[in-house]
Parts: sequence; C-alpha cells; structure tokens
Amino acid sequence: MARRVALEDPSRRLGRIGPVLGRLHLHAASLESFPSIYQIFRAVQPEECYHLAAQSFVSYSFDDEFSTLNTNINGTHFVLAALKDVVPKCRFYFAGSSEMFGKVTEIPQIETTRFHPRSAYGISKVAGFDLTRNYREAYGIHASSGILFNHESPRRGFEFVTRKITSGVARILAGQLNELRLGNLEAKRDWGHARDYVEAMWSMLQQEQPDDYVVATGKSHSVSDFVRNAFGLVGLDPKKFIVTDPEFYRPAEVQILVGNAAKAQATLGWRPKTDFAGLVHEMVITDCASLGITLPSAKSAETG
Ligand code: G4F
Repeated sequence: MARRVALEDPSRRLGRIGPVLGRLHLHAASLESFPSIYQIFRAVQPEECYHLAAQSFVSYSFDDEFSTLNTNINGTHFVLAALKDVVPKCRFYFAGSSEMFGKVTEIPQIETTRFHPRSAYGISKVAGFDLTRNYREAYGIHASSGILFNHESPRRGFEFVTRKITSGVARILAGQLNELRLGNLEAKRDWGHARDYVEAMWSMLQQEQPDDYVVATGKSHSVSDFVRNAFGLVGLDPKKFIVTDPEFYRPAEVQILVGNAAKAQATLGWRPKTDFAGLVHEMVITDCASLGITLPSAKSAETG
C-alpha cells in the first residue's frame, strides 16, 4: 500500500524499494483514510497483513506530536477495524517497538518488561500494541506484535543516526563534508540488521497461535561505538570530524535499549545472522560505493 503522492513520483518517494518495485503490486491508500484501507482489504482479500507504516522518526515526534499520534494510533485502529470486518481470517502483524520500553525498568528488556515510553512516537506504539492485543483477545484475530529493537540496513533513511554516520563517512571521504554534527553520543541501542528482522515478522504469522515477541540481538552499543567502527573502517579519526550539536538532543532520551529475544528463539527458531560489525561494514561499504569509493570487503574488527 502506498499513498497516491508516492505512486505519482515513484523515483523520489519509492527510491529505496526501487530494486523490488517490479515485483510488487502497489495499491493507492492512506493510513489516514479508513475507507481507502477498507477498499484494499475488499479488493485484495489478503491472507497476511504486515502493518509497518507509521511516522517512525522519534525525533520528529517531539516537533509534531499531533500528527504522530493521529497517524500512528488511528492508522493502526483503521487497519485492524477494516481487517476485522472484511477479512477476519487474515493474519495481522503489528510493528511494535523497543521505544515502548523507553525509560527502561529492567535490562535486558523482555516481552513482560513494563512500558515507559518517552516520546509521542513511543506512546503511539504502546497504543498500537494494546489495540493489537485487544483485537486478538476480543475478536479472535490472529494478531501478533513484534517488539523490534533498532533494525538498520543500507536502505535506512538518512535522518536516523546509523545512516547519518555511514553516509557522513562516505561524504567525508568524497570531500563533500568536513564535519558531522550529532546529538547524544552516549545513547545505547541494540542494533540489528533489518534483513534478519523481517524473517522474524514472517515467522510470527506462520505460528498456529498469535503472540508478542521481542526481536533483538542482545548486544548494546553506544552511538560513539558506531561512530568509532564506521570511521575506523576507512581509517579516519572521528575526533577530527564529529561535532556535538544540541539541536540533535531530545527533550526526553531513551538512554539504553537491549533486548532478550529468548522467546523468539525458542518459539520461532529465530536468531540474528548479522552482527554489529557486519552491519556497520555493509552500511559503510554501500554508502561509499554509491559515491564511487571502493573499500576492501573484509569485515571490520568490532571495537568498543
Ligand atoms: O537512529 P535514531 O533516530 O533511532 P531511534 O530513536 O532509536 O528509533 C529507531 O528505533 C526504534 C526502535 O527502538 C524504532 F521504533 C524507531 O522507529 C526508529 O527506527 O536514534 C538512535 C539514538 C538516539 O538515542 C538518538 O538520540 O541516536 C541518538 N542520536 C545521537 N545523535 C541521534 C543523533 N539520532 C539521530 N537521529 N540523529 C543524530 O544526529
């Protein structure tokens, strides 16, 4: 499903899924329009529905709480309500988030860890998670939530810190940038590869019973660690380029996230295949290649 504005300008708006566009049938609809979602369910009669759409940039949710809450909460409600009416047998996946844990009450976080979201985005994901559980319990929908920790890839948006760093490294090498401005370097995240995490999503919908699962690597690294690894790969000294800028600090920060995916491992047989060093390497190498810079393909030694 894609908004009409995106369908009309695919090279700009859908560029990141360019390589698979030919294998997809995109339907015009908007998360903000219940009728448009309803019509798609009626036309497609899907067996599985992966609801990943959202205003997903945490930082932006501080600038515009209203549209984040409206789109994310109503959008999830619209999808679930339409699914229940039109295709109640359709299996449903909701993209929950480790941001729901926010100011964490235990380390590592598991499915039963109490939620304490720290942003409108996190709050909207808790609401979506509760809606999903309630549709499962009240209406018998096969509805599951993945509580996914940060998952990255070379297709990550440039505003997220991982891609900001790896694209920054490439631009510094290419002589297009001489400093990289970042916010809180001490924040820690459990970063995995999106490629691995979509397998967990799919796997949840193949189970007989719907349920909720943490999907994480179990290892946490700071933003500084990510910087050191990415710059280290190309032999640059980050101290010469990184500038901390208050503009990129958040009014309420999630300091540390680290998940325990034991349940996903036991029930789904899921394990991440790409480690932190492999992820950083793949992102740096891809961003460098896009600017015509070739790096050796050997994996980095993980630091930090
Ligand atoms: O890359 P981020 O913007 O991702 P964040 O906020 O952790 O959210 C991502 O992961 C969630 C899962 O936990 C998803 F639900 C969500 O949709 C999204 O995909 O920021 C990561 C960390 C933060 O602590 C932030 O304060 O990096 C810190 N950071 C430091 N400097 C920065 C920057 N983040 C951004 N975006 N830009 C900076 O310059």
